[in-house]
Amino acid sequence: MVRFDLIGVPIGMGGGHHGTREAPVALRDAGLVSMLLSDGHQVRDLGDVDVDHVDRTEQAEGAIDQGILEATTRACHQARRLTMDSIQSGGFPITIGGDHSLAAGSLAGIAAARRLQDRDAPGLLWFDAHADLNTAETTPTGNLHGMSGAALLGWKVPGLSEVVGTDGIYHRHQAAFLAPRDMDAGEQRHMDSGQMLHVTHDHIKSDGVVHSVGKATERATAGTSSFALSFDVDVIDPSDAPGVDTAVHGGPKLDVVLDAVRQISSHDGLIGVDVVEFNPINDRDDMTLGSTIEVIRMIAHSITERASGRS
Ligand SMILES: [Mn+2]
Repeated sequence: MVRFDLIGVPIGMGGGHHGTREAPVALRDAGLVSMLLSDGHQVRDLGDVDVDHVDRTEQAEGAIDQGILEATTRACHQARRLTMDSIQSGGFPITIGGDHSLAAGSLAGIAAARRLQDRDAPGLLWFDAHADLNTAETTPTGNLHGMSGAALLGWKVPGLSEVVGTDGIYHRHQAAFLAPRDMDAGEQRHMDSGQMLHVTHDHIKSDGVVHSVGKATERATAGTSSFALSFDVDVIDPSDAPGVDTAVHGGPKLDVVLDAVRQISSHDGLIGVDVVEFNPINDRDDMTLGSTIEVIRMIAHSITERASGRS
């Protein structure tokens, strides 16, 4: 039976706001763990990593705040150790954000653990309204939550690249971006390098979920047996998930996202996920809380189902 290891990373500084740091406690208070247990899953709640909350100081536009960088980096290192331990002890890590900068730690830990086991490095599936491919040179905001994808794929990002290290890196030819619809110019240049697969929401609408997600998982497992999923709640259209830091209209509705998540999680190669960017303070009528819980339950359900089907 799959053992899910829940890891909370309550950081919000990387998004320029603090609301996302409230997400792990909001999800636990809503009964996430007991819901997963009553769904029949084995769950180990590892609690939250320690985070020093730092306010942004006066900065030139687009500059990275040094205090935030240091606090975020410390939280990422802890997340990295926890996902690494989870994989090494046979668990399936589900890291709950927090802002998306945490992926530099959580996903690096997954890759590092596989390399330590002498297994193939995993591929990457990034399901997000954004691509998070900025660096210090390209970012318009200085917000670290837009740089974790770049750091994981080998672009140099202050602090986050040190967290990723050489053993936590993902290969660009094994990376797929699903449904990003708001990219800055520098991110677009990185995407246009053609090294990663970019499946747009228009592709999903014209070719259907099954085909589009199939292309993404195929790329994330090109020449490797495993992959990690980074799920950003803001990929869901704001009509179903308004509680995020950076809402972008024109995304897939929750039912489409759940279909995609089911297909991704039913893939044998998936070994770890993070679910990030839920901001309870911006939520309306607990819509995003409910959507986030549905996504996590769908992930757990599909993984458990595929694992029991195989044994
Ligand atoms: Mn993101």
